[in-house]
Amino acid sequence: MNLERKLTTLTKKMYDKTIRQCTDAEVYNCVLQLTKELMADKPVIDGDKKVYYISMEFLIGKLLSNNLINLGIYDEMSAILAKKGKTLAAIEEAEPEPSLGNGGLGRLAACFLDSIASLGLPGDGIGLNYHFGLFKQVFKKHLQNAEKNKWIEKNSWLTNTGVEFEVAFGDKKVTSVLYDIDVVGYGQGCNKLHLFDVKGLDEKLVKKGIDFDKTATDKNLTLFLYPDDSDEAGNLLRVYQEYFMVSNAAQLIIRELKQKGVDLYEMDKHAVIQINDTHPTMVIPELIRILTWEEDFTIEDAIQVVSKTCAYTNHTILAEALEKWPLSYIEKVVPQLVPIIKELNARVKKQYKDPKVQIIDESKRVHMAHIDIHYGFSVNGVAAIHTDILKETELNHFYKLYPEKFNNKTNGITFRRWLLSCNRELADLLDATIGDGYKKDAFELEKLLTKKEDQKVLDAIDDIKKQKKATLVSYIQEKEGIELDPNSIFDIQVKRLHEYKRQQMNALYIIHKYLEIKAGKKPVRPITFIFGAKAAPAYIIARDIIHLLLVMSDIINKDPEVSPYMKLVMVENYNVSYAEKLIPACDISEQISLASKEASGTGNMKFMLNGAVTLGTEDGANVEIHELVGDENIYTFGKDSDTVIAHYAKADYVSRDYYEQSPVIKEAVDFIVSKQALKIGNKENLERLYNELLNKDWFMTLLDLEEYIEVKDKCFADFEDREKWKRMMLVNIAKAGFFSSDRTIEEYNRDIWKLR
Ligand code: 26Q
Repeated sequence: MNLERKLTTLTKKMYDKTIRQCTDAEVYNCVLQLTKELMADKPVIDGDKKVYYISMEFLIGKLLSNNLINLGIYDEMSAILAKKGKTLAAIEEAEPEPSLGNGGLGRLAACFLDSIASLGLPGDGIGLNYHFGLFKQVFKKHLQNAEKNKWIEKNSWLTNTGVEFEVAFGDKKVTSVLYDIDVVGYGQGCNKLHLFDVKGLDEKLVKKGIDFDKTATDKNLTLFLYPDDSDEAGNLLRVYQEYFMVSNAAQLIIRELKQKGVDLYEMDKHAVIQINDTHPTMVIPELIRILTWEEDFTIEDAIQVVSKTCAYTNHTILAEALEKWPLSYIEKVVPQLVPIIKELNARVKKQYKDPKVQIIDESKRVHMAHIDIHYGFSVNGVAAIHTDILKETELNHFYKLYPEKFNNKTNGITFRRWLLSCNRELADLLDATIGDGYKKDAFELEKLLTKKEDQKVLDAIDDIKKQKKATLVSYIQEKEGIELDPNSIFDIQVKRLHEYKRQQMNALYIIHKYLEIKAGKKPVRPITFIFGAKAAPAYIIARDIIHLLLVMSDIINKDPEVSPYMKLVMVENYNVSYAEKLIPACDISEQISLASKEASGTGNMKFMLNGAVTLGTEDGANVEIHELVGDENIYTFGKDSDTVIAHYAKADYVSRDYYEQSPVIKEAVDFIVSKQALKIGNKENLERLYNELLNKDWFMTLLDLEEYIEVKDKCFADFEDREKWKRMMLVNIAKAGFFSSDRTIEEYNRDIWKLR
């Protein structure tokens, strides 16, 4: 049966209507059902060895377009719907967005699943089925409020497998239920994303906003994703969640190995477990526990085989984000792991005297990363500079013990979602200009370099940017009620709100620009500053920064003297779907973290691929972008990571000195607590932020501010050399091939997984 008849049959069966008679939501449900059936017909990607990617987060975003693309039926489906007076874009609006991740780490896991399947490699994701995911962000009175985001509907991508496991905690036993989401590769078969849920979950526990009884662990385990590492409350619950995930993962993996008839002593030849940051670390002691307690392994044999199976990826060098759980937490949540962890620690102690590499420290805290490094066979960072810093500084003690374990895997993004799906227009232009080989081999994008002097191609790239900006203008008008000028420069910073990412530095630039315009110095072309960011609800200063941005937005957009020249929008509830609309419309990509702090970044790659020019520090993958595009196609500024690390080591950064030495900095910082700002904003929030910047500024905002202003102004001025700018766009697109997650996954497979 052809696709159209299948869909017609479904709308008839499900709603007793024709496609045309159905609402968009009804059509969505039918297309969802049909797509699920088509995916179920695809072969399971098979092989002798399989990777299990365990992660607390899989920020998959909406799946419809991506699945249609990977099934190769996107155009056909679009055409069928168009014939019936529908558009795929409108149908997609009916799809709820699962928010099963915080940000970079979760989105990376989702891109990786897409690439693993698209390369035809056997590999499944294992995580949790949070019913409300990450909170939904709502702005009220210039402040962020958090609400629950219910995404699971009667019809969804989830399939209840009927598989159940028992998970024993110190104080209770729970039963898990396994839901699967099919992951179809581009022109390939399917892998799976396994999401575990707790039986007996009680959604009614959630009262106001996202508040709920944190102690009712048998009923709340999979309600929410823990909102980042800065939330102080609910740590114990986080440990419950982590053990719940890894206990299920271990049971699932062992079950699959047994079904394949694998001798568990040979586990490492048939399975490899990638531990996504330290959050799934307990899978190591858990597997050792199962092998010794239930499979009669000696502890020695169990440790040996588990260590050969597990590999660890580090995503951060922020000390506060490295998990160190009090042993008492583990005693309460999973007492059965305590003797194993103690044994692992005893072995380390026996071999190495250095207290820095012990698993349990003097304050009886368990360093999760240390378990991974001693008892895993691979440790990787996520960008070249990040891995270098791990080796030379943060994990230097371990690097000296195990140099052979350390390797770099620079992050990547899936081009199916971040080009083919979100920017069809650009993909079509590329098809026509360089052929469609880049879809299978992203490095072929470099062919575009031969068109660097081709006016037609340059103009076409620029026209697509204009078109995407116009589309975004309408969307923002509708969603945020703010009118933007499509001819202005779109300068965008979207990412989680964190001091190290320095949204506050961008805010200070904006204040500076505002004051310049007030003083009569007008930019040649209007500028639109766009932000999107969620702050962890317990991260006070992050929420204060959002407050400042919302206050500034009000001040600027309502000022008739200023608003013709600049606008500021902070979009509400920034998520994957919003990113898909913002990124193709961006001129300048803000990647301004304090050097050494952003492990990689992946938004930077998405922007580059869509023809934005980076304004950034020499941090994370920006360094590699810089190397690829060359000095003339990027704007960099700021102190380098060595300088920053030296400041921390000597503790000699004094933000107040910078404030006092520079009238420009002083003027911008003072504005935060000016009469004008306080008229609209809250004294408490603004004063706290002001004091933080002056007295602490742990992430050195003022260190780079002057140079940031200078380089940013140069960047805006260069935008007026339209021909030069078009060439910069072209070079950025052409050089983005390296950042395909297909390349990243090939490297993981070549160096770590060795699947075939
Ligand atoms: C830790 C303990 C307790 C509760 C929560 C957490 C927690 C949760 C989320 C710790 C860290 C995260 C998320 C980290 C993250 O997203 N890191 C980003 O990973 C990206 C993919 O490698 C990089 O590109 C980013 O640079 C990095 O910040």
